[in-house]
Amino acid sequence: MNITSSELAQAADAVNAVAARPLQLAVVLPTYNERKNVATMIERLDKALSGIAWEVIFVDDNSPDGTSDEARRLSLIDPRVRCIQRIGRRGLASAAIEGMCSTSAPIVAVMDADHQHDPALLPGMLEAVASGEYDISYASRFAEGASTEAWGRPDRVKASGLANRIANKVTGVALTDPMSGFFLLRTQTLRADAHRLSGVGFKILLDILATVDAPLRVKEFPLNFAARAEGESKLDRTVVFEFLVGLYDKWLGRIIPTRFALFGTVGAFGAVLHMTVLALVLHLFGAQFALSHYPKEAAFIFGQTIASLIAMTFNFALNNELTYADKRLRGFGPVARGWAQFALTCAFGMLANIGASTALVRVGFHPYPAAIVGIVLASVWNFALSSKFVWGKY
Ligand SMILES: Nc1nc2c(ncn2[C@@H]2O[C@H](COP(=O)(O)OP(=O)(O)O)[C@@H](O)[C@H]2O)c(=O)[nH]1
Ligand SMILES: [Mg+2]
Repeated sequence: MNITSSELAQAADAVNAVAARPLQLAVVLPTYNERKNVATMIERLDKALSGIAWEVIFVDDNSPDGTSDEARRLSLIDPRVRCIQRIGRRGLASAAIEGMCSTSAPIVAVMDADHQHDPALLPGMLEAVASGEYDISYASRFAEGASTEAWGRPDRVKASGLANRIANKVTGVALTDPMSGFFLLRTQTLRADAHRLSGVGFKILLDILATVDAPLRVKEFPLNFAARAEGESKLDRTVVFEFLVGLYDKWLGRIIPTRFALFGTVGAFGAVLHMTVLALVLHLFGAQFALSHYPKEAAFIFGQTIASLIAMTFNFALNNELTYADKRLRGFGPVARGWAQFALTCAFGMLANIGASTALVRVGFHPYPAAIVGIVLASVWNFALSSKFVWGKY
């Protein structure tokens, strides 16, 4: 950790600033692989928040690129910088909640760390809430005077328009951008309801608005939404999809957990694929097997095995994209390892599936309902284990 003399001088200024008066504002920056954005982000905050007593909290999910190390390195020379390094955890919403709960500042803001959100808006947002006039300020990509041109993602802009209209109905607050990830509120407001927030996905502002009972007075700030500075987006699940997941989570998530519902839906598609492949194999090779010296259910076992392998790979891919988008495995190594772990998990499920369904066929069941019984058995097992073993911490 090399600290230059100009950095030391900066540190002295920072220490003086911290000592001068009580903390006014905490800025929470959830990070995953944002190492190159950390230093520049602190610089921009320092510029934007001159005259305000602030701290910044990086909530990093143990990024492989060393984001936490970078934050701690800068924290040594600037006590306003803090870092929470979460091990074995992933997720923007839960990171934001933990960051917000970790500060003593009376007011807390959440922003992206990739420079898409302009910190220059913070003083105005702070003033709106600190004055007591509003409960939440947030930066909208779609308010009058805002722009999203620099974003370069017209697909995501469009999707947001549709999601917003539904969101406004749900929360009863007319916001132009309820999916915004840049907002500021009194820490107490957050803390009072933190235990009721879902912490799933990344629509945390929407979650807060839908959860807090008292109607919140919301002040909108037009945001010039920039392109990401360094690194790549982690959250490219579509906004509409994310939004539907959020709605489900709020309404039914307590009855059937959101992840299980997603896993089950993906599984249902997998089952359709499974049955199609099975039918295809029986159709193509059934006659050949019947003529061979193999036992009469050999074609069925062969079909079930092929169908299970294909459906398993399909389910792994879709669960990685959608169900576990917030913990998505990326890059050849992690994906291959994840696939192998998923395969291992499913192998036991598959044994139960093939065993049970074959037994049913033996006692005279029709092959298709027998296969469905096998699939249901396997999917409960697969969810229970893969949520821990593949996408979680075992
Ligand atoms: N702690 C944490 N931060 C995350 C996670 N996923 C995304 N982020 C951060 O959330 C912010 C927004 O993510 P980004 O990938 O830019 O999403 P996009 O702007 O919607 O493309 C960035 O600061 C990311 O580093 C995560 O799983 N954990
Ligand atoms: Mg971003």
